[in-house]
Amino acid sequence: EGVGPQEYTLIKMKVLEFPGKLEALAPQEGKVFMLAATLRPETMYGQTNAWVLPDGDYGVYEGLNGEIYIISKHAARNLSYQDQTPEFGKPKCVLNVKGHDLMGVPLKSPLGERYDRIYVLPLLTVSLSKGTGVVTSVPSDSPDDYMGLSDLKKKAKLREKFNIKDEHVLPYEVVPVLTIPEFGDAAAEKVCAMLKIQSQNDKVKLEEAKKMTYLKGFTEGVMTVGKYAGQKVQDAKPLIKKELLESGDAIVYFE
Ligand code: A2H
Repeated sequence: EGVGPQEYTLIKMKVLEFPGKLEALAPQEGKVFMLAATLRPETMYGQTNAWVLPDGDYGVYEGLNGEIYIISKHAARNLSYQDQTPEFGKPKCVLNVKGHDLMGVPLKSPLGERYDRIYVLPLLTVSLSKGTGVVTSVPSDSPDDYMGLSDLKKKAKLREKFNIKDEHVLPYEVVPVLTIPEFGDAAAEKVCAMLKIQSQNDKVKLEEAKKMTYLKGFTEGVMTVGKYAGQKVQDAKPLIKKELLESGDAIVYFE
């Protein structure tokens, strides 16, 4: 943890259907979003799913302009102090949900060109005290995301345990978004293979994989998709972030 506040970009992922406990929200279709906290908004082109913690406590909150946000309680409190709720300092929770209630919910994310519809899936290493407790999954560039997705693809039992249908997982493939001189496209996939990482629980090796890829992706990466293809990640990131904020597809968030 550094000193001073961390700035995240919250990506607004639109909820497309309202199964189970979310049924009460169906009349607000189009205004209901899950908010994912990311430091790398320029990787959104490669999103294949979103992660939540199955046993985590989440809430459905009133946002601005009649919008509804599904986030952790901790994030709701912080957002209410950052002028992102109708009443300052008073987040209004309209429904309590567990991560389990969100499994398999279909979403539409900004910038996702390859997949029009992605799903909420379980990741056991999601922290409820960081960001929104909702994470965008980009298996090309995040070793955690790559192992989380490949665990679900490999293990039918794991999908069954969390009520995840095959079609929520099996059709989704790594989508390269940037290239790094040392690793080429899809650095996370490559490094997970090089280090022979077995699962999302392989904490020590995953730390190593993250050290190998994150900084290089940002400092040496070149975008290969989207409007800024051919430009350095460092240059494209602030431009893509600005566009997402201006189009209303993202929110700045500090903690
Ligand atoms: B990043 P920091 Cl492609 N629990 O987004 C676990 N991980 C979380 C989280 C939570 N509650 N909230 C956010 N994160 C992840 C993309 C990405 C990210 C890529 C490459 C690197 C990267 C796709 N996932 O982060 O501990 C999110 O993953 C590099 C650190 O606050 C978020 O950005 O520094 C990052 O961790 C924030 O981590």
